[in-house]
Amino acid sequence: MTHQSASRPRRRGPRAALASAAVVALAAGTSLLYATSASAAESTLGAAAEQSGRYFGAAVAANKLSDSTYVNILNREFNSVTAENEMKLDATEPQQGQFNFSNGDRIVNHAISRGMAVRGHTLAWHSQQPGWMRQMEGAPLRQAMLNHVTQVASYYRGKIHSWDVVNEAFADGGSGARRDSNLQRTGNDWIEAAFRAARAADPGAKLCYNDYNIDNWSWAKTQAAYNLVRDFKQRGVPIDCVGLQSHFNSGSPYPSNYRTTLSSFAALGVDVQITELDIEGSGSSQANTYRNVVQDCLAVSRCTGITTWGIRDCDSWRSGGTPLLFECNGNKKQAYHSTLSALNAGGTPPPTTAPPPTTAPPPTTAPPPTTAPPPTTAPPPSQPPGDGNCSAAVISLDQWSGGFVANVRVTAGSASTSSWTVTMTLPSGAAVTNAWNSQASGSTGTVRFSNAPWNGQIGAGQSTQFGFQGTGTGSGMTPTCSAG
Ligand code: G2I
Repeated sequence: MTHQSASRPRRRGPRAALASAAVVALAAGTSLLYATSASAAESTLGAAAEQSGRYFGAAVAANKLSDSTYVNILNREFNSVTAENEMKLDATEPQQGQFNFSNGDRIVNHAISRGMAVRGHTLAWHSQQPGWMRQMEGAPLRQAMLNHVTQVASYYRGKIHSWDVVNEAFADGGSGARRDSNLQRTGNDWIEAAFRAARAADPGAKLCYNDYNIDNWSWAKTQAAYNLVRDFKQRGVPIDCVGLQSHFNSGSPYPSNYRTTLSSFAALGVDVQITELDIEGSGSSQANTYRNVVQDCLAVSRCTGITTWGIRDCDSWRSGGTPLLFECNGNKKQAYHSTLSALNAGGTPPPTTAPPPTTAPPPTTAPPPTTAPPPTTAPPPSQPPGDGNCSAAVISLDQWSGGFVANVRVTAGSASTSSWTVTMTLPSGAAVTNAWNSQASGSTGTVRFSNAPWNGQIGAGQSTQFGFQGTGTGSGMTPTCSAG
């Protein structure tokens, strides 16, 4: 595996110029209202999403990493990947107790070496179980499932941005009931048991519940998933995010209340991720629906990223429905252009949909353990360890009445970093409400932002970025950086 590139942010001229203008305007005492749109014009999906601290990802199949058209698009456009099948139970534990991570590793290594985030998919699911597990029931199955969660999450510890810990646990239709499965029959608490095992195995990964047909706020299945998350948050079961798969077609169309669904989940105190987006159709109709989905996500501050389920139409599990953003020959579709322009226009979440906490919400990721077990797959270091030298600067500050979003660039000195911490003193009355690409400790006064699990390593002279949202006024913050 090669070293982790710091190229993921891919910030370029126009946006940087806008950011400078924003800082100058603020320094001059001008009130810069929420407006990040007009001159932002990133040319790739990932860079456009990054402007508002979000990722734009794709599901990737390991056997397509030798297809140059496919890989060129992946590397150019996306800054997050999900393994389409390679981390599922049948792939990673084909015989009980014998784990195979070779195809998962191909995808993870491809992503990490290019600075992309990785979504892990999936640790516990009724489908795609290996033959040995399909035969099991009861306590032995519960034990085998928990062992699987522990082994797989431990193996990938430190490399995964978010895990789909449990996938598709609710039944379709109007019952709102759990889906019957051998896992469900081990007891209703199997989901929380899986989440607790995942948290113990990889405390730095966000832990998601992922499902389809939970997009329409009025559907019973959506309400069932909502009630699960609410219950987990109330009882302290570790959960950080909800994945809305969002496979849209005529039978399961994009709902007009989608934004309500996203914001309602987010209001429970979890991130929302659109995890498997595909929209069957073509032309302007398809392009409009993609635009709507992106706009809905950008309007919800805790909708942190979008993943399409494949890259080109011919890569899709529903290829006949041409549901993706690229043609098989690699050409961009109309839906690509509407998606890109919606990402470029979005910028910061408007204050009306941002949560208005006066005290910071509980952290969505647990702090790293004090005694970390050695990673089972540590790559050989390809760069010298950090020299304790880095710098940080606020490169954009978008202020509105009552709140702001700041983006901070962290630059390594004459040697690479393996970790970093940026310390900033917030103006009186300001408070951090959420952060991305870093972990914040504290919310008022002097706040420390530590690297996320995937961006601690910065090459010599290279940089990465993180951002945060706050209430109050964010002008005049001077970050300092220390590296390990
Ligand atoms: O069904 C669409 C997605 C729904 N949400 C969960 C996702 O994990 C799921 O992904 C699909 C993959 O896109 C397919 O590629 O999951 C399917 C299995 O449930 C995947 O299909 C499988 C085929 O069933 C296998 O026969 C095949 O060997 O793909 C395998 C690898 O190509």
